[in-house]
Amino acid sequence: MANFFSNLFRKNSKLETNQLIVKKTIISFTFFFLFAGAALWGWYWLRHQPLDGGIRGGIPQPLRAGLDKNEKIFSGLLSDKHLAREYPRSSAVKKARVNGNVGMGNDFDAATWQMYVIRSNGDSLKLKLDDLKKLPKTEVVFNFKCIEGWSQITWWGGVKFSDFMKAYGLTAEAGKNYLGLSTPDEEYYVGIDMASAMHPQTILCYELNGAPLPMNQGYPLRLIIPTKYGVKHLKRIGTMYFDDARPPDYWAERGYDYFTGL
Ligand SMILES: Nc1nc2c(c(=O)[nH]1)N[C@H]1C(S)=C(S)[C@@H](COP(=O)(O)O)O[C@H]1N2
Ligand SMILES: [Mo]
Repeated sequence: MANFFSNLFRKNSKLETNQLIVKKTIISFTFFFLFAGAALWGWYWLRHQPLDGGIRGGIPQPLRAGLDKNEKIFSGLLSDKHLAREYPRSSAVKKARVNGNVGMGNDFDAATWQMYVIRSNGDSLKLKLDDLKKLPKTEVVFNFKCIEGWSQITWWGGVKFSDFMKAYGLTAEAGKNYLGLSTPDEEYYVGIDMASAMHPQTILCYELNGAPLPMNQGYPLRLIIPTKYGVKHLKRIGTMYFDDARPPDYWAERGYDYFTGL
């Protein structure tokens, strides 16, 4: 037996063929069990890590950390210089598809609508559509993409979000990490990283195809943010607020990526 193990440490050239086979076999099995053991231990460890508290129980935190890291990398790629492709108005569909009606209930009174803008110092602005229409108008024609797999070229008009922020002196607010939006009934809500909100193609939108927004597409005011998927284009803005922490996000809570950048 002692001989058996000491052969393991003897040079190959000093061993007979059958001793060499035994030595190599032992080494192979040892490595196999070490790796298999490490893999099983790693799996067991991962399964016993705390979850991230997602809506269906969540995923282990180490995996979430990996996802967050990916997101950091990709959100870093987005900048003012990255513009969504624009098209001539003539390319836009005449009848834009309607999709998603969370927070779009019938008990909404458009006549008394106001947008609440919650400022960092606690007080809030209450704005009417006419207030926003006084600001410079801008238009964007782009390929609107839904995560469900459809897309269409659509033409929208409104005020650039960044122009709005400037016009109302919302400088401290623009310095926060996130913009939060929700419908008047708070049923639908999104969070947008500030860089994307301030992007030159992001607009507070009140027109589709040169006419007022149809009710089911967000009248009086919606978000249009061409650098993101449809989920973030919240229809019927009720409240706007600003935060360094991530605002709650309807579809992120249901498993979609928070950033949903294009
Ligand atoms: N209030 C509200 N806004 C919403 C949704 C919704 O369900 N409720 N759905 C989103 C999704 S998934 C898409 S694709 C777009 C669709 O906008 P459209 O109806 O103008 O095509 O709106 C987004 N904004
Ligand atoms: Mo969507």
